[in-house]
Amino acid sequence: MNMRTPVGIIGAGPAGLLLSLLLAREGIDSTVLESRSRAEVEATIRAGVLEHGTVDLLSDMGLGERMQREGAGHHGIELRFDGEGHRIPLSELTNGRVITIYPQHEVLKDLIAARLKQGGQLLFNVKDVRLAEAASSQPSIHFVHEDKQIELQCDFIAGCDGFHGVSRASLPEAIQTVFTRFYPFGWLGILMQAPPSAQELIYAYSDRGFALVSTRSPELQRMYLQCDPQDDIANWTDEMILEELQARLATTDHWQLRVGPIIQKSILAMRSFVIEPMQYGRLFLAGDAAHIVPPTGAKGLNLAVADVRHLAHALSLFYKEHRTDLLEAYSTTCLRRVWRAEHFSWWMTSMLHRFPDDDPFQQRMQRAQLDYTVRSRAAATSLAENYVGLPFEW
Ligand code: RFL
Ligand code: PHB
Repeated sequence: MNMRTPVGIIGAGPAGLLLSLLLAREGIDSTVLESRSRAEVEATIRAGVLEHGTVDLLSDMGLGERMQREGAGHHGIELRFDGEGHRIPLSELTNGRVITIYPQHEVLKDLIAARLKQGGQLLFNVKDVRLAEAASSQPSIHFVHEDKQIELQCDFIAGCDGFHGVSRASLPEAIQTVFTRFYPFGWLGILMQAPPSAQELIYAYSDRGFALVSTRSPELQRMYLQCDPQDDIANWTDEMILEELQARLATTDHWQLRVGPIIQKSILAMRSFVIEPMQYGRLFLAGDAAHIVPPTGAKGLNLAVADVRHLAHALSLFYKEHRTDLLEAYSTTCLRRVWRAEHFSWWMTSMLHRFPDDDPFQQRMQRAQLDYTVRSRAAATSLAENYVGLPFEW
């Protein structure tokens, strides 16, 4: 069976869904193909921190109603080391900009509901997705849906299928350069039924490794511990996790972690990754399909948003004014912000984690950097402007 769509979008993560909505706003139709079920997509426990610009964009698009009600604006974060907390006043250092804690799966629910309400084509549970003729002016996507073999003919294909998707493989090896860094540690992430222990996020550096205290709602807290990336989560009892969190977060004035039942736990690996260029012919990669950052800077979802904002604008000028210049510049435009976020995420990660081969000199370097970051207004401002998010037109 044959189908046609102006823009074929592979993946219904934040990148793919938002792209379909941004295009719809410009009067451009699209079809989104997702390999998982709607329920699985809406249960993805991942990001929590939305940049100021991400929140503004979602709100401008009429997608912010629940986010404004249920999300929480944060005006600062804490860096904790040597048993002491130091507040970085994000808003004060960035002319009032804030971050918003609103979980990724809630964003996804809002985006899916909005797209379906528009009557948009959003197909879940698709199988065997394959791209064809990406370099030509008539690319297509072959896939199976409800046992039917379908060929979707497109003007353009957006590869928004995340790090493990199929789109990236359509870039010929001869034109691509891949940049990767693996970190010798992972994050053990938990969800805990407890009230918040602090009003703002805590990033803690300690001799036992990194710990992060984040939140999801007044009843549910999200926390992370640096761990061995090869470790099996079954090796970590709830008691061990609590003990380690308490030890890494301990302060000289006996700060207390508020605890409760742990209802979810998992270990994730940490890597940095970028593919250049982010486009080939009429195939455009966006979000995690093109780049991965370690979560320490809370940038991944926000970068995906910035990519599709550029892509939607470039496609809109193509359809309205036959302009190709923005499409041609897509990769270069996105990569400037991508590399800034790659650096910021690598820098936060390097400053806050214990590395297995650290020597005492290296540890002193980390302390010196932490000390400078919390004592110098210039250094704190640099952290703050990156954390709340640089302007989209960066
Ligand atoms: P996604 O979210 O991976 O979505 C890709 C979608 O494509 C589907 N798919 C396919 N569909 C069709 N055919 C195929 N062959 C397909 N292959 C895959 C997948 O099922 C999926 O639905 O990519 P996208 O849209 O680029 O979004 C990226 C973000 O999800 C990611 O960068 C963030 O979650 C990263 N991240 C954070 N980002 C932030 O901005 N702030 C944060 O606070 C933050 N915290 C985090 C994070 C990521 C984490 N993990 C688990 C990696 C915290 C964690 C723990
Ligand atoms: C989260 O709440 O999941 C979260 C917060 C900050 C990060 C990463 C993840 O840097």
